[in-house]
Amino acid sequence: MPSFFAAEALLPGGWARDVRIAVDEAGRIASVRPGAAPEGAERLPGLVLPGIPNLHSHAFQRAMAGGAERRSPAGQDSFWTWRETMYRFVALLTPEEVEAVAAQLYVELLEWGFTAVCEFHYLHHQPDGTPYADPAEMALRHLQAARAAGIGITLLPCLYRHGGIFGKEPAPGQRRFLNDLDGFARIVERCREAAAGDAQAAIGLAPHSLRAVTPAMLAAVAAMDGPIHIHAAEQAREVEECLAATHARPVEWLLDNAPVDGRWCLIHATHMDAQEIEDLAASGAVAGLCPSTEASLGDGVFPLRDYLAQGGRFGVGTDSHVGTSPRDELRQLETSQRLALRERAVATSEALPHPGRLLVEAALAGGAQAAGRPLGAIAPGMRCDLVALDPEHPALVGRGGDALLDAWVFSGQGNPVQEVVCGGRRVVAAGRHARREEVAAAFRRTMRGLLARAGA
Ligand code: NGQ
Ligand code: ZN
Repeated sequence: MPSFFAAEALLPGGWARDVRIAVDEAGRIASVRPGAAPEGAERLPGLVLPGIPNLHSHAFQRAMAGGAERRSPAGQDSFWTWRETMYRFVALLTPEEVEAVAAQLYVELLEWGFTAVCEFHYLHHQPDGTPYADPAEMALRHLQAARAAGIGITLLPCLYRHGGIFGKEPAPGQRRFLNDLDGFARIVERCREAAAGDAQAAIGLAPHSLRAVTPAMLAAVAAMDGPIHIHAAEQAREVEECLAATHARPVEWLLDNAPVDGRWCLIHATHMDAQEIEDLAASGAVAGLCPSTEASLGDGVFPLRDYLAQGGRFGVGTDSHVGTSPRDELRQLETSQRLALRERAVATSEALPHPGRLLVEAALAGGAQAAGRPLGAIAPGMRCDLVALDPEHPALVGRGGDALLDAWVFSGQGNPVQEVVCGGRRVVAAGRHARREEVAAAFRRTMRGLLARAGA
């Protein structure tokens, strides 16, 4: 493996100059030396950050992005009407199509600076609900797509059994998602076999939500190994239904009834009261925030200021992929706070007065924790995942360090990500993924076919 050289890099202790990063055969960082000479190393231009983990993806939804915006005949569009559209779309997808869509998504994520993805995967079965010959067929398509793109992946097979809290019968549109615990365990086992020995892949667990599993199922999943991701408290209606069924709010219920700790990632956690904010922060779990999707679906605004004041951990994901950039997720996260609170520079502290810096560091730490893989820092033992921002880009020119991060997060529409290294391999050079054209050609064919079949 090559060594890399960065004129300016964000290390765990802060900014450093002339940093030489050696990589071992497995794609891990072997050593990091500031104040070193560049000879013999591959130079990364500009300012180098650790690659950012994306902690929440439903890859197939990339094919729906922008395609579910029409007012329905009855009006009153919401998350729930979007979900009906999504269920109709889900019925169309073949394994080949899912793989082509996922590959396109993963190439895009890399080009924007995400170097790892947590794939929350529930589209398991054939359209009528029958498992494929290999019950993990669909899951393994995502692993294939990640390998083709060269992105790291935490594959999170999802347990989905019910259609509402607790134990409601599922709807026909949910057939492709459904498993009992045994079926789920078989898929997890197949995924573990397929990922064994692959330093770029890990397997975790995704009980979908309190709407999809019973407390007993949740306890069974919690007894298994790996990071645990669960959707919680995204919609106000979900909070009301949970209160009616359990006399507790979703985050409150989880904190009281499940062993929520640093292994857990609560996706969205949008609707929390003051006690839940305090308790979630104290639990050590990560809040998995997906600002562009949460805005798109009309979920609500995450209480970031209060959560940060309690020391809460978070990372970002792109979920339905209406956005595919860490920059856009972090920008939307902060600007939504500004709109709601009528303040500025919300995601800051006395120690970290630049929101760009605080947001990037939080996304690195929280994302790495949620991914359950050694990444998120330029330090020995971590995956060698690096993102170089072009210092000559008009949005960044003349700035360095924290000021450059602010400029990246809060200004411009273009993409200043110039080079991306993932697992020690350079996958994006001069802003372009090595396989961009080939992957995009398959994606275009797939989209045309899908949209024709959807009658769109
Ligand atoms: C999902 N997406 O699983 O894809 C969900 C919708 C649900 C978001 N929550 C389905 N953004 O939560 O029931
Ligand atoms: Zn989700």
